[in-house]
Amino acid sequence: MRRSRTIMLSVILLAAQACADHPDTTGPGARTPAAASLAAAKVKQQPIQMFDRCDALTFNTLGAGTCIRPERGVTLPDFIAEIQRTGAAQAWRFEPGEVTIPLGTTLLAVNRGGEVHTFTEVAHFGGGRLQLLNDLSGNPIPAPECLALPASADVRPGGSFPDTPDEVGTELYQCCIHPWMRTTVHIRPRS
Ligand SMILES: [Cu+2]
Repeated sequence: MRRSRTIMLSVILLAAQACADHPDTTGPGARTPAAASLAAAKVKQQPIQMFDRCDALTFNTLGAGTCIRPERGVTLPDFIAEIQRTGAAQAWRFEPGEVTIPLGTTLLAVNRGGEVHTFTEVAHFGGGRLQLLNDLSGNPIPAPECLALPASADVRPGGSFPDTPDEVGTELYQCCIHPWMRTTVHIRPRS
């Protein structure tokens, strides 16, 4: 048991390292021009907060810069254990998890955590791009949208990502790294 857990952790470390090596083009303030133009156009916004509670001391053993939260948080072993036990690490979440907006509203996902997240529209919820987190969380089949996602869609801590639904109905958004981070958006006609 102890041995298999050690092996699994090593594989996760490698997977996350590969992820950390991805070049990111977003960062704190990277979306500011978009946010500014949205504000100028007085477009209605619905914020979606992306939270995590990564513990830099332990998460950065995966690669420097994996977690940039200054406070201590959920340690890597506790994070893995919670996902194994419940299918999710509950401090890693989108808020709200469900929302209704009028058509024409821009969703603005804001990364309030210390790790990279994505806010990705999918046809069906599924796994993300780290197969080990997919398997641990019970989402073994990656959502195709996550596999096709460019690194430029990564939202770094302090960054944000806008998306404006273009029709009435229901749209699903998830994180392509932590696939249990999800928001269901109901779009109603303009009032
Ligand atoms: Cu995430």
